[in-house]
Amino acid sequence: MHPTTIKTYAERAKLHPNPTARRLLEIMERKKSNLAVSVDVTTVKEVLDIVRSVGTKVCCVKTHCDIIQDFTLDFAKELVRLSQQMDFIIFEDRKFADIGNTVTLQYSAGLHRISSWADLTNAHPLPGPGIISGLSSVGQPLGRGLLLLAEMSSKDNLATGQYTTEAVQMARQAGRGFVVGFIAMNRVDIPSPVSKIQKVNGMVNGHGHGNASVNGNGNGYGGDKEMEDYLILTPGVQLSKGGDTLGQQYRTPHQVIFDSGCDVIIVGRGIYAVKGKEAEVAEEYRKAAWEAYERRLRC
Ligand code: 5FU
Repeated sequence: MHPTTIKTYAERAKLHPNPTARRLLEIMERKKSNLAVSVDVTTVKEVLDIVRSVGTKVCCVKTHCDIIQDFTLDFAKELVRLSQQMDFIIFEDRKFADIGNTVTLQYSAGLHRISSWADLTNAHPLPGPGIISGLSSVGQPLGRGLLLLAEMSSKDNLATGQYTTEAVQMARQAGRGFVVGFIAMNRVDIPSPVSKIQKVNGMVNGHGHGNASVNGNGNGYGGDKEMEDYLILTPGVQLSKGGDTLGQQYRTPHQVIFDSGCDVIIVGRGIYAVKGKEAEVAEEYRKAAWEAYERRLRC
């Protein structure tokens, strides 16, 4: 059992150093929802209609702002207003993937000014740690959070094995202030053997050699207060297993939350494509994912 999966979301919220992660965990507990809706539609009206109908069921609304043809900052303002009224966080699934200087500009400027309205965003670790430094220079002073893409849900993707391991290492080296978790299909943040040994020997917080998780960033398993806590948000979820014609692969809420120990399911077409019944279906996903979480806690 992973150390994080035996704690409640409320317990984790109390200890988390990042304001966005803390707020997300508090909302999850308050609303009994570990469901994020992915609103992949192309007009402001459609996005807002879906958010208004499912906003009370979810802990997080995920956007792709570059597919919204009539995007404006007024729309973003309205989304922020709804996020406060309906109690969810906003996650812009931007998947930054460039050098630090460029992502700094992509995050803060342009038409979308993502950092001004999105609580959470994400990045590929592919370019190296400069991508985190660039994004954190903008986002951390605002209390935002970042997820690294450690794994993907699509068939035959390349984010596996050593790449995934190094994504987790990169997060640990960045410290706890800004990188709050991963897009992943599994609990990728398993404690490394070295940090376990060091915990047994009482060697934590800067006394280790060559292990990024105990490098003095407060990321080692050196007691409850210091324990690292990454959020795992997982796309590729529908009520039954399957896929689409373009390589997407679906697992069920139970598989993702109970079997794999992830924290939040991300559901797009499973909710917004069921026209007129979005709220009803969102409630089914919320219940399924929450029951899987409660069962996991009882194990
Ligand atoms: F990083 C990822 C990933 O590995 N798989 C994904 O599906 C992100 N996604 C996003 O989740 C994708 O861009 C969609 O916005 C959403 C899944 O939508 P679906 O309609 O539930 O398949």
